[in-house]
Amino acid sequence: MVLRVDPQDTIAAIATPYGESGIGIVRISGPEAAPIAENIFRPRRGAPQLCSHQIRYGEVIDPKGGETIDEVLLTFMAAPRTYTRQDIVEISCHGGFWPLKRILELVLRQGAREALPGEFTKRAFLSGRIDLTQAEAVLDIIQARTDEGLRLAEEQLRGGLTKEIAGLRERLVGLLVPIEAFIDFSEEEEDKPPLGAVTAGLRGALATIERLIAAHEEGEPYRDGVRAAIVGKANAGKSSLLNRLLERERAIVTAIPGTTTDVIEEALNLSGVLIRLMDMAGLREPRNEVEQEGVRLARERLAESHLIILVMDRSRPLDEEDRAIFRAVAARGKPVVPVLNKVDIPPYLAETALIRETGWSHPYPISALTGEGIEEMKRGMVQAIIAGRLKQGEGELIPVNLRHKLVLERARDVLDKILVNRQQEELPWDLTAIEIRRALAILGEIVGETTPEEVLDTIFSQFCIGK
Ligand SMILES: Nc1nc2c(ncn2[C@@H]2O[C@H](COP(=O)(O)OP(=O)(O)OP(=O)(O)O)[C@@H](O)[C@H]2O)c(=O)[nH]1
Ligand SMILES: [Mg+2]
Repeated sequence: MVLRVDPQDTIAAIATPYGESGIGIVRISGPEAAPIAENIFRPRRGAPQLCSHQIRYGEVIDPKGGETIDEVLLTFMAAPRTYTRQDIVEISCHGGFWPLKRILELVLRQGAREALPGEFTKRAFLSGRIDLTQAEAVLDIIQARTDEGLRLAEEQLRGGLTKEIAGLRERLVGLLVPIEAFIDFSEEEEDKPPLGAVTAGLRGALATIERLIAAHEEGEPYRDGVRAAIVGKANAGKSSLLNRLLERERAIVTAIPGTTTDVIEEALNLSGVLIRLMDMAGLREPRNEVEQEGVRLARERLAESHLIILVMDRSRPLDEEDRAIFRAVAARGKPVVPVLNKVDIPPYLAETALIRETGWSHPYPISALTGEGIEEMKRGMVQAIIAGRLKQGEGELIPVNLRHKLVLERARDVLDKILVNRQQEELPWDLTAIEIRRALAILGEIVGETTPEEVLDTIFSQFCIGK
């Protein structure tokens, strides 16, 4: 989607979702917004002129013929105190497809152009009202699926990452000052920039960049959901547990070990945290080619997961297969929720023996069959997620999305190279300055100062029309 269009056009779109609803909104932005609105709006009382930041009650009429289209509330907001920093008109009419479509048609016939996806937000960005990370946050808020994801997006809208990047760039500019003064005004040996301070400054900047890159990984579960792998021996009751957690029969359950071969992924919302549950093949020596693929996939998912739900069958003794799984799980170093399944039938596996072997102090006794113990186990999952987060880092999460991370990695590589070259041989000061400037320009892409047009197009084209 190419958005290289005149930002002075007056644009209009339906800003509410299609389908039946109580109200719907047609939004207009641009220099012609007010004249267009005045042409098609007849207030119930008072003068026809619109006053900024006031809501008027009246009707939308077709100026050709005078037909009344709908009863509406009309809001006019004069530039620059608006989302796009242009004049904006919002017409709230009855929801549903027809009133919205007819009002939009009228507005377009008066000379407005239909807005492209994200064009209102792009105007907010182009006018300098928000930076690119904030535009992306608007998109994230629209698409947020969990409370935590929404919180992260709101943090980004407040400019959390922008502040970090501004600090980083200030630091690099601070390093540039003595270097450029030396290049421009002096060739004297004693005026040389302090090498030690420059190196230390570069290291400091690199440490910040590494911290921001790590923040991307940390925020991932909150943006895209916590990947929880249900792991255990064949026949332990993994699929039964998946079904129990989802409260529906999603996966096939049979008494035959090796029933599940594919990975089954389903979303579950636990206390506002989106969990992506993955049921998979039991980890054991595969008996055939299908199972072999299943076990390979299961190991892959285990490696990618944020949380491991380890299902053990309490009605059977521990064996070598269990121990191999314990080792595989422990090797991952991820939060584990151990569960002892099948508590509705006589036990064989003693909890104390299990704790002795694994060190996992509180296995949750459950029955996937009857539902016993499931609520406690769910609370345990949320706790494990929160505890896992607290272990990773103190303080607030900084919202760093994939695009930001890739830009940060490029800036890191440039700074890394400067450090390496300075250590190996004398990197001339003028080249050092050029490279630091390059890193600064790369970092500018995050907030949108130096972002290539195609990247902007990709970002804004992900929006819905009317946003
Ligand atoms: N009594 C009892 N039986 C259970 C419980 N959970 C599962 N089962 C039984 O154990 C057998 C295996 O259950 P599944 O859920 O298919 O086990 P799985 O771990 O997914 O097995 P694979 O897909 O073969 O690896 C079935 O016969 C289930 O009915 C439970 O809590 N109590
Ligand atoms: Mg199964």
